[in-house]
Amino acid sequence: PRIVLGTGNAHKVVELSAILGPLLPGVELLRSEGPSPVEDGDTFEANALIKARAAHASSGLPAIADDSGVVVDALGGEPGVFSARYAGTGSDADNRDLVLERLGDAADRSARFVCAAVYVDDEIEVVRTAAWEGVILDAARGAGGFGYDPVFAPLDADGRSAAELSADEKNATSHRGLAFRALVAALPEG
Ligand code: ITT
Repeated sequence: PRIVLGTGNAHKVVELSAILGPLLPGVELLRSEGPSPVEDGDTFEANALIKARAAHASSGLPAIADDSGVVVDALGGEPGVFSARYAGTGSDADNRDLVLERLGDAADRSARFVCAAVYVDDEIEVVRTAAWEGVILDAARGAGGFGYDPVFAPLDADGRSAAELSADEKNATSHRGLAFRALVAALPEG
């Protein structure tokens, strides 16, 4: 069996391969070759559905997609669904810097990574969402991960940033790990 991953983000492909590999033995995970759809939904779930449906439609195969981002309480939930395009430059570093700049020295630094995981085939659409609670640091730290990882310290990581965790540590507890394990658990057998 084959499943298409409806994402253009190479970091997600790496994490999803590590998370899903052991859960879906014998399943070949392919990258979608179809066009990237317009993500104009208001929610992580809506955008993940748009991506999974597009990958399913263009490939004819069962498809999986992820819409994710960081939700910062003191910024009224920003960047949220706009996380990938917050600074408007396409640069993860610019996005991180804009969060640090807008947050300034705010005392409330609580935030969470959110991931909506979606599976779509001819018969069913399954959605599972999960969050990873943490705080926004004062400055970027660490070289692992991607996106906002260097400025996000998960509550369960002993003060390290998400970019200071090993890939296995991150996947064991991250929004993406939680959401995709719940998604796979919700799929019908076979
Ligand atoms: P696709 O839509 O093609 O999957 P994308 O990067 O545009 O790729 P999203 O629209 O879901 O993906 O935006 C997610 C952004 O949120 C991503 O670019 C990161 O900046 C951030 N993000 C998501 N998960 C993250 C993680 O595990 N660690 C750090 N940042 C993350």
